Amino acid sequence: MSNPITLGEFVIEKQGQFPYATGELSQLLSSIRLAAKVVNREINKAGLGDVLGAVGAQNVQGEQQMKLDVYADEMFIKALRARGEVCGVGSEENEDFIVFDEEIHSNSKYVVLIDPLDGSSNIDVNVSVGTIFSIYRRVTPPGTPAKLEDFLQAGNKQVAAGYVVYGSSTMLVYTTGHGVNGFTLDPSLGVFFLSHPNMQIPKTGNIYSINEGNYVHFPDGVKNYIKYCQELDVPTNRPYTSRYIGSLVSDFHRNMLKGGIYIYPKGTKSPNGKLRLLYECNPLAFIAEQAGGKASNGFKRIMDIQPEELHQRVPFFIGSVEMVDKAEEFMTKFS
Ligand code: AMP
Ligand code: P6P
Repeated sequence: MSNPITLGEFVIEKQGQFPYATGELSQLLSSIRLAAKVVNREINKAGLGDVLGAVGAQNVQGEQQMKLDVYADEMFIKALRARGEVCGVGSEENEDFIVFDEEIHSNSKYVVLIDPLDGSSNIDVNVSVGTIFSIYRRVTPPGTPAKLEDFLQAGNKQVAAGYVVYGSSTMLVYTTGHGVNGFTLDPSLGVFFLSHPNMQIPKTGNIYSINEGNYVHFPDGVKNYIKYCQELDVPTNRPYTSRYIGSLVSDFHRNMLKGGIYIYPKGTKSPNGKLRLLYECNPLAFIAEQAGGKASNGFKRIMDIQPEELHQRVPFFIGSVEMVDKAEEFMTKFS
């Protein structure tokens, strides 16, 4: 790309398409951009100093909190609190949502849901991790403290959503409902440049991503879909391959680029699946749909599910539309 524009320039350019925009959403996206750079810097030197290793605490999920989990959570919340666009944040790392009630938040109209550092189990072994975020307009009156109902909105109400993948390169990918665009960080400049304009997920693919270690706990529909993927379909000679990084953002990002399906179904160990609706499934579902893909719980569109609690888990099928359709066929047939 001869003259790539920066993420900041891109956001301002898009704001220009909304003549009545006050610039609040642009500022909010700028806060996320800044926090992503700060977190990226720490992740890239995680092997040094005393950043590695568990902090000894556990998060609301009962999972061992890694120091970088806590650090990322603090950085994103600090960046979002520092300006006046957001009145509250719901985060994987905090049991209750956090209310921003300083004077500068008295007219804030957005709330943010975030998984500050997804894939934490990979942190100490130098495997890619990610941040996932989701932005809504508040539904309670401005000037009052944010309430749970501001966060328990269906995914189809999202204003924007995105993820950061801290991988061999660091990318920020987001949508505001008008397509999906990806930006790659140039670490020597500390600037995100547009590298993947108008991302489209291939309609089909031959990659399936699922933790087959849980096979015995899977619903029959999932077991039969895996069998379908594994049986070489001679007429089309379409061998599937299994790719599972164990880091949702990385598995999803690869499937976005190459085509594929990621599945985290329910099982006896996880009766509703493992992934959280509000800050993992809904934002990635928004991105997938905006890129021509699909996301469901095996039967119903993820973004039409009415949330009932902040850390609600749902079964998750996301990726190329024809692959999700086929998986849903098996779920219905064997349900
Ligand atoms: P604002 O007044 O800045 O909060 O913007 C009002 C609405 O305009 C937002 O909720 C978006 O729907 C749209 N909008 C404003 N700025 C942008 C932007 N930078 N990119 C995409 N949509 C935007
Ligand atoms: P399992 C990481 O903890 C995560 O939330 C996702 O990033 C990842 O896809 C999944 O859980 C891995 O879970 O049970 O396969 O180890």
